[in-house]
Amino acid sequence: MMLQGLLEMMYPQQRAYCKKKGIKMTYIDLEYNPTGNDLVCKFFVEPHGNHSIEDACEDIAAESSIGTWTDVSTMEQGIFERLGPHVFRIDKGSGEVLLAYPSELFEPNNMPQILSSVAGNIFGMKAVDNLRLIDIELPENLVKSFQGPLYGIEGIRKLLDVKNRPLVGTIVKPKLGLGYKKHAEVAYESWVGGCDIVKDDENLTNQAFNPFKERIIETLKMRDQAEEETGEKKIYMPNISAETDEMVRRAHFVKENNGRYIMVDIVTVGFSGLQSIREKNPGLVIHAHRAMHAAFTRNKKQGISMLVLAKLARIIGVDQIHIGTAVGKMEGGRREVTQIRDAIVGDLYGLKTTFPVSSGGLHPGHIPPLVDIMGGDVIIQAGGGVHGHPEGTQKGAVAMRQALDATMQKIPLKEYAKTHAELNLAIQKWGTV
Ligand code: CAP
Ligand code: MG
Repeated sequence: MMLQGLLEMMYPQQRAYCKKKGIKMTYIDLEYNPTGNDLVCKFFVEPHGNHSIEDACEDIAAESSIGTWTDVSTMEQGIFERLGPHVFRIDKGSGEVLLAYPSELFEPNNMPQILSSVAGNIFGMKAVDNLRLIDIELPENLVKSFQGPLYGIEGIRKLLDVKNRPLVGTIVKPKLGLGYKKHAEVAYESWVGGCDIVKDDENLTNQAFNPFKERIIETLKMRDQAEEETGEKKIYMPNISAETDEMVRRAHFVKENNGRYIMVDIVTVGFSGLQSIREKNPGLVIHAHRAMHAAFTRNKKQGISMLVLAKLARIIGVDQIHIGTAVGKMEGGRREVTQIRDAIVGDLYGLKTTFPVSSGGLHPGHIPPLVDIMGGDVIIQAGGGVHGHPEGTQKGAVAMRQALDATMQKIPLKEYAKTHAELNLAIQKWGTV
């Protein structure tokens, strides 16, 4: 490697000589410092067999940018100089590698193309036994080529007129099977019990037993009634996930019926579908469900991290996204969840923030540790933890709100439960954390 590395330090004419001699140009340049024009990726690399990590990095750099498995006569010096990425950090201990890609490699406002480069063929190469895209930083010119969130945390808080507490939501359960009238009734019970938000489940869309249009009309009617009775703004998040043109039609239908939100299963609709719905969004808040993410985020040695998915979803322009709970039923520990939270609320070239959503296996007993981990800017969603309450949906929503009130007043739940029967029943059933 030293020889090749040295060869690369020579002047262009020697480089041409190397090329004529078929000496492979190296992408490894440990002296390189990324510029503001670079897209930087952090990978975990586990080389195959007795492959060195350097060899694996050469293959990853080539296959994710301009090269292929061997030198080709059609490669031109200028292409390599202009578009060749730089492997500028190799940590042999952790297997973590940093690559800087010139932004000219990528098409602005085209997430499919960006991912087909840095998260495409490389995962299947025989040169690696495992490969994971751990983190990604897009340069300003690429970030700003996308729309970013329309509302962000600030816009959502203004819309709901809820200044500084976490938002509480539920998912209508059972996931599937209720007719649209019953669906709307369950939503109403949840809202009047104290939920700010009611959402469709990730696999409820426009099935015969619960047609989309009827559900929207009936549930928004119930929302308006709940708003009147409680004096609070209430949110319904209908799932519009479908073929792209159909999603746009459904978004407009929600808008025409005075809806304020839409929900999209961002992985199953794909990045192209998500870009389309963001670009053609008729002014609605976009809630990103991440169903299917664990197919590639869960194995910590292979695939793509949830951190990457959340960052890219914010850049495309979702207003809220599920990021895990650290305490509920789904995998994803405290460190991972807070790292993702920091990434989607942090500064990114003036882009609006994306509201972190914690959901999955939660009940009122989880609220104190969850708020302790996530802070005040979090949307807490419980499906079973509301509709599984011993006295039903409305009392379940009351218990969730009571647990939040206790947490915001820093009163231990068991103490608060002495004077709040609904919370007491929830704690008796599911306990505290
Ligand atoms: C939660 C949920 C959500 C999960 C998604 C479900 O229901 O509706 O889809 O939270 O997980 O279907 O499991 P429960 P994540 O409250 O009854 O668990 O947020 O990790 O993507
Ligand atoms: Mg669900």
